Amino acid sequence: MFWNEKIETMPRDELAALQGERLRKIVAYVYERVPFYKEKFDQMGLKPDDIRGVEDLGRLPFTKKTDLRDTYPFGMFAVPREELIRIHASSGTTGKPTVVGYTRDDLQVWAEVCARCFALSGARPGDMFQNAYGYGLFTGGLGMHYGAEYMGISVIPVSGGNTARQIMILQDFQPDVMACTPSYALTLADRLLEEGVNPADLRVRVFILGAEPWTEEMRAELEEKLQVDAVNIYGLSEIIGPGVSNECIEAKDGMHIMEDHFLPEIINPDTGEPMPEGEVGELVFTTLTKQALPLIRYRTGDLCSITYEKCKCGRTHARMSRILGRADDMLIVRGVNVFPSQIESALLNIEHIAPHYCLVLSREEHLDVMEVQVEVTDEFFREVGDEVFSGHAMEIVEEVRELENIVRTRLRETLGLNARVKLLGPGEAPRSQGGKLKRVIDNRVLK
Ligand code: DLL
Repeated sequence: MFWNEKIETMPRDELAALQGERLRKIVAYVYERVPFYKEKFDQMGLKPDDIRGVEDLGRLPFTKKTDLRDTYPFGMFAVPREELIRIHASSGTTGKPTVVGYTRDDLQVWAEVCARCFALSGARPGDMFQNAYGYGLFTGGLGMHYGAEYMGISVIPVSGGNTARQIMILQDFQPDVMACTPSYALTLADRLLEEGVNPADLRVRVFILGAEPWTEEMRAELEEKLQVDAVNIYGLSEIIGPGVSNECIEAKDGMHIMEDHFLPEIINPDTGEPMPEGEVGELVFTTLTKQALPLIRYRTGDLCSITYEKCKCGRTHARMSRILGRADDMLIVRGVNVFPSQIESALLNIEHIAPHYCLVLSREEHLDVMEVQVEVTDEFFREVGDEVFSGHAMEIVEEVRELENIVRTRLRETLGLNARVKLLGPGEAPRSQGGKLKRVIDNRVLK
């Protein structure tokens, strides 16, 4: 089923014309309203009129996540705050989040693209939807919520976590569609089977999974265990949230990009030059219709490839491959974006903590576990002595526990995630041997 057949099956030359027209408008719009872009264009000697269509896209400057950080919180917004009706946020590269805003029209576009995702996933008006993406600053919960309502699907806004309750709702309400992160879907599948629930007794027929990387093997496992279709959905807060692209259930072969709203490019992350069709590079988007936070050539940091071949589902919109990695050092832990630099800034200025740390990631029962190992200062170590670190003197151990708690709380406040904390003695965290320092040990294996 299509949601917006005319747009979704539009011949590519017509689509390019529409994109060109929208691109010209958005370029003039940002030049007039966003000082960041006016300055950039002026520095480059670029006039909005120089951009005549999509063929001129390469002349425009890139936008990076750090540009949003440098103008935190609202400096890149193109409308006065009175015109905003929603704010969301995701992790920034340091302690402060990346803030995004929406006008009423932006929320309408978001509902439209998310409704298309439901149609792509094989959902239909009249279905019931268990939404297990987090509600809150994260875009997953509310983004999918409004898309479903717009299509005429009844939403159960259960939000993330609480597996016992998710299972109760799956059994008692019998929803047709569910959405969550792929790692959580695996946890849920195992719990259902452990509890002896027969998937055939559940009505749910499709899981819409995204917000973190996953694999074909995970799809096969989930589809078998749950006897459902599992489809991939992609998005990022800066561009809109979920709804940037979604696989069609017919082919499950790449995620159709909502190209009438988000103009994609694949570039070489080192040179910024465009990559030939089908080759892997960094995904870049220009928003064509966003009002509150229009972004020109936004570098997502996500590595993938794009194909423009027509799909067997009949849609003409380009398809992007699974996300194969990151061009930067961003990690996704339990669906939350984490930059090592955030951890660094969280650890800064904690008394008795030295600026040497290491991050160890692993998986326990399909869920990510993050351990932050950080050195104490020489002084602290001298005071409490190495005895403590071998776990003797009880009174002193108390001081170590306290310090661990402080670190844990600070990490939770900065990242929105619970981390395990392990204190190390001076010199125990890895040091650079001259080359790049590897602070992250990622033992999670995506099967
Ligand atoms: O994760 C939006 C979203 C919510 C997408 C629900 C899908 C479902 P952010 O928190 O800003 O937004 O994180 C965006 O997550 O740049 C990717 O690195 C990663 N990501 C999102 N979807 C996928 C996916 C939401 N299907 C960042 N596969 C992006 C791999 C994904 N990575």
